[in-house]
Amino acid sequence: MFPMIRFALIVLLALSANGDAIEPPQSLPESMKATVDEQGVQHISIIAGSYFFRPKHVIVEVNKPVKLSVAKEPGLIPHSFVIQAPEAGISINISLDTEPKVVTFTPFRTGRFTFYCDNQFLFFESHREKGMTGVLEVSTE
Ligand SMILES: [Cu+2]
Repeated sequence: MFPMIRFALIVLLALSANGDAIEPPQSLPESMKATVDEQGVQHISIIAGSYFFRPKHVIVEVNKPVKLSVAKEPGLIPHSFVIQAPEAGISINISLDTEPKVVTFTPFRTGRFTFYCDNQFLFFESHREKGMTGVLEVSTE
């Protein structure tokens, strides 16, 4: 086999299968409620990895500002964080880096809103299908 083709195949396999798939860190809980600072701002941090979010269930209170920090674990595979719930005042679509990205919003409607990674490598399963999805729960005060 030509070296270039062999190289391409190895890269393809590494990226498509579970090349840098990592177990979700056990130290991070599956579910977490936002912490509130003196100013009344709710803080939540989420870590993205291949192929998970931790926590994957975050709970915030309605009508209070939220500062959401999302970072990805080191690795070749790019990840994003998407949540589209304009009916609740939440609309986020960012590509992730190992440096945390911070978004601020104030949810004005209660409910359970799905977030996910919208990346997909070629014709393989999307990251969302591989498990990169979670729920932002907006609860009453
Ligand atoms: Cu992803």
